[in-house]
Amino acid sequence: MCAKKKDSISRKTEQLKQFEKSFEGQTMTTRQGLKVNDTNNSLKAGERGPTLLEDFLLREKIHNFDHERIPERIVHARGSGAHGYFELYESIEEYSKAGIFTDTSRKTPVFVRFSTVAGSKGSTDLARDVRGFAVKFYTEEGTWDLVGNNMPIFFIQDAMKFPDLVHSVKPEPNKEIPQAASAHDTFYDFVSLTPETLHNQIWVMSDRAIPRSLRMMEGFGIHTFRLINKEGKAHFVKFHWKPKLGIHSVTWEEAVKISGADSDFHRRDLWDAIDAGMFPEWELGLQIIPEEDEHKYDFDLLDPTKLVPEEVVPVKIIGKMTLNKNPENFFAETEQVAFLPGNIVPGIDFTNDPLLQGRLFSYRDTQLSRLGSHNFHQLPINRPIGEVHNNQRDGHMQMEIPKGRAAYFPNTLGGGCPHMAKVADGGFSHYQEKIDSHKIRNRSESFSDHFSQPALFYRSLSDWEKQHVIDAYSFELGKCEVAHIVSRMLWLVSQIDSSLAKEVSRNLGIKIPKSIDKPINQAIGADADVEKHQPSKKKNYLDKSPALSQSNTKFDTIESRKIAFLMADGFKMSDYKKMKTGLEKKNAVVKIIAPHGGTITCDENMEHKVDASISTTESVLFDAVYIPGGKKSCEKLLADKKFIKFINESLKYCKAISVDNEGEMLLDNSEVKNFKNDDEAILVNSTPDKFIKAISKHRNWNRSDAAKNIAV
Ligand code: HDE
Repeated sequence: MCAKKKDSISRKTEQLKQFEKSFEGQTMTTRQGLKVNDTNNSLKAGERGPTLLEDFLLREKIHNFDHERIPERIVHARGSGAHGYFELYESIEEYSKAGIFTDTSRKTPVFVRFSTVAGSKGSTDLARDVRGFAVKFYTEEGTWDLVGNNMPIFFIQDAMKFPDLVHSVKPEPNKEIPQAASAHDTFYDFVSLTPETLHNQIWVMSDRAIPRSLRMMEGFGIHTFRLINKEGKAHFVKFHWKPKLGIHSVTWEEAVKISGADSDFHRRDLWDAIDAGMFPEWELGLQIIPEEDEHKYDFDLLDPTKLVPEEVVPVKIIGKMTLNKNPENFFAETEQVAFLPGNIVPGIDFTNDPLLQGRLFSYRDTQLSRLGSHNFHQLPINRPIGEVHNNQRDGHMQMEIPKGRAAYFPNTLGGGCPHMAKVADGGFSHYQEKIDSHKIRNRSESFSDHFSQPALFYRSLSDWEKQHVIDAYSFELGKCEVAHIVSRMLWLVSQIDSSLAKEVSRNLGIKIPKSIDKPINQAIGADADVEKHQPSKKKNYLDKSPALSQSNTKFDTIESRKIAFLMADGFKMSDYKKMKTGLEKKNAVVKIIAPHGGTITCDENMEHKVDASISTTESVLFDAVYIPGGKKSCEKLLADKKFIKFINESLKYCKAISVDNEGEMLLDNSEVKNFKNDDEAILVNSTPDKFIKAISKHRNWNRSDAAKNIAV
């Protein structure tokens, strides 16, 4: 009788465990297993004499150190990863035969890497940028990589333009400035000459580009893919990840400050949440479109700069992903993980999206210069859970010992093995799409609508989101130094939305031109191309798509939100206890901020550990503020102006503020005094429940206009 096959999670966990290494209780050895008795001193001829070439211990140690770094990813270099699993709610066998989409009893292990795009490996987490959202599913039928972003569209329509796009946004090549920022001339030079970028560009100007947490952003597969069922019938599909915590962002001013206060803010937040057992979750949703409907829409499904509005094709939720384990080692896992959009499994297939087609080449190729060997699939994090058998051999860093004489197919010397799998037994077969056409190097006319969807996006935003977009364009274009680039951008933005362009033009003090500046165009030789690809006329096929606005996200939880408790010696224990218990019941994280580190003593004479002294932290790292009563405590807080700054800043960025008893003194000595009677997120002697409700709303944006001019 066969032994029962272990579940997928245990198999991936055990596979990784085989390679884990603990050093506890061990003696240090060389790479050859020789025990070492001195790793502090090199071998010398005499105490003050020259170091000897013979010193193999020194050479080995330094040699390893010299080679510790590998090239960072050309894009998405800055990333954070986590392990988890995916569970299916209901089978969708009518659409796909993939095991991961039909077997509800499975838990499929996953490894996820979130990233920024433009910055280097050590750049700030809070850059205004797209976020990568790459998921590796270790399925029973092979590894499936869904390598997406946190925005549903991309900048360009054809892989051929990717190096141009990336060269334009990366630091300028003569001075290597600016790091992790799109606000510079080369980027807007490219964008202004390539109007297909405008849709993704306006998303980058929105709050989506500065998430509060990696756990609070959506993910999208972007391209239209195919699902294939057992009968071989195909449906088009768009993949969506919906965060259980809702979609929330910080403001740009906060982002700038967080970059200074804690440039690892997102990485730390993800790590801490998982470490504390608050496992982030996303539901997987599908927009499924019958092949017969391919030409039914006002845009082309193969154009990756277009989204399918959720109001037109609803998102069907089919499962959930939970991230429940931090990596053991950043380099071995998060850095060495290699995602390949070409990794698919039976039941899922590609489409002719020309951006996707180019990606199918690029990712495998780039791993060679990054990881140094085409055997990168043998690294523990990249191994599939199933067995690998083929005739591919040798190369740098082969980790296995393939046995036998026959490394070719067909063969008799190896008994015909490894043999082919029948499609019915899981062998992969491509979807048989009929193609009958001419070879042509051009762009389909159906891809030429560059204004309708950015306009739909902007129309769908709430007033406060629109204001953030205006501010972002004003900031980014304000950083450009070349006048014709800014003018061209203003003209393009005016084609999206004239009121948006007017606001930006006012902030910049630069007029919107009546038309694109032709002579400049000709001077740079771009005219012919621009003429050939004139954007088509803007359409209005949907007034608004509420799903695009963060004001329609979930506001029902404060789980893992960080609340600053400002306290000093003599604080009122009963206030503190009541609020802390209330918030922690809802899984918020309470941190005591005091004038100094160590401990503080409450009015009941008990000592409490301080989480951070005011000199080591900033308000922008927290979601809300609470100040308990206690005259002595509040007077001490008042004596340190940084506490007032903390409160004013929380007010300015529209956060919830709650005080009890003498805590009100701090409000009356801060800018809050002008707001407190007329603001639902400023609470005096209130209940934990009211504070919880205010925090769950993320921000009180009604306050933003009045709070704009608070100086902090
Ligand atoms: Fe990527 N992209 N990309 N990209 N991409 C890479 O692959 C590329 C695109 C995305 O956490 C690279 O392993 C081309 C779209 C993510 O390891 C590289 C094109 C989307 C990650 C590459 C695109 C993405 C990458 C660099 C246009 C969203 C990080 C290192 C045809 C659907 C994965 C690497 C990780 C990484 C090429 C466009 C998402 C160079 C040529 C569209 C999330 O191969």
